[in-house]
This record gives sequence, structure tokens and C-alpha cells, in this order.
Amino acid sequence: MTILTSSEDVDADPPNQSLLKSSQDNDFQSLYDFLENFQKGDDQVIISIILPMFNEEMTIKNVIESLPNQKFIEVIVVNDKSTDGSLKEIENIKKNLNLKVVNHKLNKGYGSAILTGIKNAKGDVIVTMDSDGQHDPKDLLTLVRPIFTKEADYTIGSRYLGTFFYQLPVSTRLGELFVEKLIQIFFGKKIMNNQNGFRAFNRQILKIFDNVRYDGYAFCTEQILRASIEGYKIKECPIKLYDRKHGSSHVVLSKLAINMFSLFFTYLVKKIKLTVIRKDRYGMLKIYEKELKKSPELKDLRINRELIYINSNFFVEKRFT
Ligand SMILES: Nc1nc2c(ncn2[C@@H]2O[C@H](COP(=O)(O)OP(=O)(O)O)[C@@H](O)[C@H]2O)c(=O)[nH]1
Ligand SMILES: [Mg+2]
Repeated sequence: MTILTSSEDVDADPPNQSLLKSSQDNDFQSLYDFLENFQKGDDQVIISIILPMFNEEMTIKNVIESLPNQKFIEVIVVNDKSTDGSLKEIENIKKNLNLKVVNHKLNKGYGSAILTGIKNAKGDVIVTMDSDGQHDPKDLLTLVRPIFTKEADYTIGSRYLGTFFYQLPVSTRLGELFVEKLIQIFFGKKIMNNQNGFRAFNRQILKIFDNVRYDGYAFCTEQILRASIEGYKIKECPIKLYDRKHGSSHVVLSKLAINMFSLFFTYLVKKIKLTVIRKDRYGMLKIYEKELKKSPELKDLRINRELIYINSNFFVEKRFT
């Protein structure tokens, strides 16, 4: 296991082969069978599981030990300056896993922890999962399968499509319903469990994590909006959600609500600007094409048309995404 004190990228120790076949393998047999088709080489990591961790001493060890244990699946714990014994618990893990621990020097928040995890991830498909034991690793296949089969670029676990084993606070349900409607009306996607942190995405869409504005919990919704603006395929998948057995949620609802409003406002403006620009650019190209047909001598300028296109694309990318 490797423990880092910053977000630098350092390789994890190679896993111990003799320990790779654990009793948990049975739980993950269908995942391994499925992944067999996508393995590239012996030491190639194909899935990175990121666990953001803040004061989860009661659960983190169990969560890590319950994960699939194979060298093509790496686990990255981002310790966000926990003040309890979380780190000690990880050190107590006897199994030699394909595990990397990255320590933030300061508490930077949920979103920042995910970004640090991504920086350190080597897998083709990246999964984020909570370290408080609410998520079930057996749902991993449900989340990663659509990514590998190219049915989706970004999957989000949903307790509403699956099951949850506890009484959901009314405020949480109402909040999520409100966000669901906003996303649906303004961004054309229906995502019910939009705050769920159990997600998976293709490395090819990492662009949505550039210049993130919200590093706390609003990060979850920001990524849905960015993926949607970029035209990536998002799919909600059924998962199980368990109650938090220890500690309590770190979510501060009032802070999240304020961030959500500012988030929607920002991205709505962005989307409108993008739509106008795309329309403009399309209009310009149409006029140009018409002119080209009328005057064959303009043919030599075809290259210019491509340049206009490339430049405008570049402009849009840089300015508005
Ligand atoms: N890195 C990091 N992780 C956090 C922070 N706050 C919460 N988490 C982790 O994010 C996950 C979800 O947090 P939780 O408070 O349970 O949110 P909830 O499940 O939406 O109520 C857990 O794994 C937490 O340990 C933080 O400030 N930094
Ligand atoms: Mg939780």
C-alpha cells in the first residue's frame, strides 16, 4: 500500500498474487467474467475505484476489504485531512491490496477529493464510491457495464431505480426532486438520485472535471450538468443504498442549497451562450456553403472554411466549457 501526503502521482505497490483469490471473489465472479473481455495486459489497471474519506474510522476498513481484490482494479482512498483514526484503520488492513492512499494537507471537500483521486487514477473506467459503507460493491458491475459496452459515458447509481433500506429524510427527497426537475427542464436529462456519489465514467470524458467550480457536494450536480452540456451519454442505474451505521452525513443542507442555486444559474447562462454560438456558427457555415456552390472559384477557400470551423470550435471550448 502506498501512502502519499500530497496529490502527487506515485505507483501503488504491486498486489500480492497469493492473496488475490479471496473468498470475496465469488461475489465478484460475474464482474471478473465481464472484465475479462477488456483486459489488456497482466498489469494493466482497467478500473480505478476512488473513495473520498473524511472521518470514517468506523467503516473505512470494512469498505476497503469488501472491494474486489484484483490487480486490474485499483483502489484510491483520498483522505481529506481526517481528524479521527481513519488513516490508522487503513494501516491496520493486513491484506496486500492494490491500494493507494493520498492525503490532503487540508480539508478540501468532497469534490476536491474526487479530483485528487482522478489525478491518481490509471484505469480506463473510474468509479467513485462513498467510504461510509452506504454503497454495495456488488453493484459495481451494474455501474461499469454500460461504460464498457459504450451504452453510456457516465453512470450514476440510483436508489430510486434500485432499493434503499432506510427511512429517507423528507428534505433529502424533496431537494433531489427539485434538482431532478431543474435538470430535466433546463438540461433535458432525468436523473432522480442526482446526489448519489456511487458513479462510474469513462476516462475519455475527463474533460468534464477541468475547471470545476464547486468542490463540495454541489460537485455531484455540476458534473451532471457538464456531461450533459458536452453531449455525453448519462445513464442512471439501479443500486442498493444502506443506512449510515456510524457517524452522520457531512452534508450541510443550507450550504448545499445556496451552491445549487448559483450552480444552476451559472450553467444555464453557459448553456444559453453555447446554444447561441453553435447556432451562429452553423448559420455562418450554411451561408459559406451556399456561396461556395455559386462561385466555384471560391473552392480554394475551402481550407478557410475548415479554419473558421476549427477556430470557432476552439473559441467555444476555451470560452464556455
Ligand atoms: N474527501 C472528503 N470526503 C468527504 C468530505 N465530506 C464527506 N466526505 C466523504 O464523502 C462521502 C459521502 O459523504 P456523506 O457525508 O455520507 O454524504 P451523504 O451520503 O450524501 O449524506 C463519504 O465517503 C465521506 O467520507 C470531505 O470534506 N472530504
Ligand atoms: Mg453517506
